[in-house]
Amino acid sequence: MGKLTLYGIDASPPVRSVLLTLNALGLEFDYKVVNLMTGEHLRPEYLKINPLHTVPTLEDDGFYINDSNAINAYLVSKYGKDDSLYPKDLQKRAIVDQRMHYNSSVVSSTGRALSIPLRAGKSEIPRASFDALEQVYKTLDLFLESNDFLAGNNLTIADFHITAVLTTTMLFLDVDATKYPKLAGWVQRIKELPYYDEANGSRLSQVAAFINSKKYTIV
Ligand SMILES: N[C@@H](CCC(=O)N[C@@H](CS)C(=O)NCC(=O)O)C(=O)O
Repeated sequence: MGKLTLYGIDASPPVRSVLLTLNALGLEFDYKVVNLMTGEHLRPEYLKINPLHTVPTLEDDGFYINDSNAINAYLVSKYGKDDSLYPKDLQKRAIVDQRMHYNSSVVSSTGRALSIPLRAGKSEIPRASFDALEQVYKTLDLFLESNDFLAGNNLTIADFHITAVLTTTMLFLDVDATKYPKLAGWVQRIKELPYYDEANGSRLSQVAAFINSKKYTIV
């Protein structure tokens, strides 16, 4: 097996989605922190391995791959004992891919819209951003209507991507179990995974401290 190195920072949801996958697969890896706050991602050494200057980047024995979606699919395909986290069956995989694209295009940007004003030093967050988040929770609840996990009855990497984002958005707006019972049940199931705390839960403290330190109003 090649030597794996993950470049990232705990505050980043896509990085935590890769940490979930690495832990679920029981893989050993080095973790190199790329501090976005001090601009480490813009240094020439990092731009050489990721010209898009984003985290995460994975190195597998001299092979570099960027983007959490591509990384997680690669890790399961290469190192998974079976394909359950990213099924080879084309129809099952299509559902996983659809959830991942929904995460990239909608869930992630909805989450980002909440934190951007705070990172820009503002103390107001538009109500529309919270309304968009409610819509996301509603859609996810629908995905879970007759399944335990977001892409069917098995845990997949789609669950990891959405876990990483949702545990951040929940710092702004918790999942109300009376409105979204299926989603609340899923959050609970995810938190019970044996590696959840190591890969995601314990890594939220910095983000939580940042959000909780801001006295923002919804306008
Ligand atoms: N689609 C990418 C998104 C990666 C991304 O935007 N990461 C953010 C942190 S959450 C980042 O590195 N931002 C720094 C930059 O864009 O310069 C993925 O899933 O890896």
